[in-house]
Amino acid sequence: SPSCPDATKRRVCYYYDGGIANVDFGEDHVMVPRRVDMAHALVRSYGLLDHMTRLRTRPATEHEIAAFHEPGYVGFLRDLTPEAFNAAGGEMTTTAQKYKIGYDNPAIAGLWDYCRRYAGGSLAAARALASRDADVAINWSGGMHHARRGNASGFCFVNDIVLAVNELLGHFGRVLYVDIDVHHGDGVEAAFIDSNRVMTVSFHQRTTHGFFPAGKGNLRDVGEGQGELHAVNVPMYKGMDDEGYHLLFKPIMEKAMGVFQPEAIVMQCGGDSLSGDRLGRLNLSVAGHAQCVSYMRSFNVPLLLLGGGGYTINHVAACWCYETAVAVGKEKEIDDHIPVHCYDGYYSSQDYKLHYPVDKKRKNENTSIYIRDTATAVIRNLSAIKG
Ligand code: V1S
Ligand code: CA
Ligand code: ZN
Repeated sequence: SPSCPDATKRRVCYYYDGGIANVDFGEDHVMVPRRVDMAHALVRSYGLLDHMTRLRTRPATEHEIAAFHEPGYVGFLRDLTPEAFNAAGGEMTTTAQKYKIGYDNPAIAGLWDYCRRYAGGSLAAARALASRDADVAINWSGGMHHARRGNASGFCFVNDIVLAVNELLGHFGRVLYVDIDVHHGDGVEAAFIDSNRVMTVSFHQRTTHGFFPAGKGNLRDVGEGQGELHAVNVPMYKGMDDEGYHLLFKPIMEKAMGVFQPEAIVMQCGGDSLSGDRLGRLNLSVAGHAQCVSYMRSFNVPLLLLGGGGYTINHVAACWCYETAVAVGKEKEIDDHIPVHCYDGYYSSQDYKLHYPVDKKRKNENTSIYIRDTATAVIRNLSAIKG
């Protein structure tokens, strides 16, 4: 009904840069930047561009990137080419090891330009929220949550999330970061570990048996110093389904919103928590993943939506297109049948449906006791913030 607060129309701005789609991590690599072009092609085919402002911007400058990253690392990234890297001795050199350039984070052609573009998108999106030109801002090519101040990690070179959060902190008192990528958001957590102006919340697959990033994001990791209780970690066993996920997500985020009262929200929407991902072993449906977006949107706080992981590219593109529809409030209107467009052949394995079925045979290794105890423990910690 019009009296319901969620009926408010949101002004949405959307960043897409075709220069990102052609970046190639290499034949064997799992990261495929073209998935963002696939999502964009779907967004356009469904007519969603008519409901958003297209955010066009320049790539981030070296100076903007150096506001978070170490100057030596920034200079190295700027000058890095596959030829120079190989001529210097490749992965084995001390510099490559220091900056973690190699197998996971390859020295690919156009790397610096790629970083500047996805970071520029997240910065422009943050500025659109800060200036109140938009209520929701989207950059599916961002969300590179593992990058550290002085090194690459987990396919992430420049941490656009940290840059965007810092931009928001120039205008808003408190920023909430929510990370639904299947991996722990370690780079963002580390950057704000001792801050009480940023609360970081990551939902992820447990890292205790070597799942990347190994050993990070335990339930007991709650932040340090002034930031104590402002880092929130929700580890999950394999096979988590929509129902179990939301028994954690909704009460935890409701409590976080209540105690922290953020003035802006940044959400990393990694699509590797979806069922059937090449790396992740959770079992969320597109609707279950998008419900997280719709829940955070319902609070009517400036919202920055970013991409992240996602390695079964047809699933990821379908999900980010549907989440774009959620952002503009058109999710009930878009047809489940994928329209004829340049990438439609990629969706044959999901019967050309946006909402492909989850894996019904996969066991949910999260017991109801585990879910209940985890929710209770996290909410107890959050309650202690305003005790
Ligand atoms: N899991 C996993 C995985 N797979 C790969 C990979 C596969 C093919 C390649 F050609 C190159 C790399 N790397 C990893 C993980 C990193 C996962 C990063 C997730 C990123 C994100 O979704 O959260 C955000 C975009 N890397 C590792 O597990 C590291 C190693 C520990 C294992 C492999 N050895 C060779 C290097 C170190
Ligand atoms: Ca996560
Ligand atoms: Zn991930």
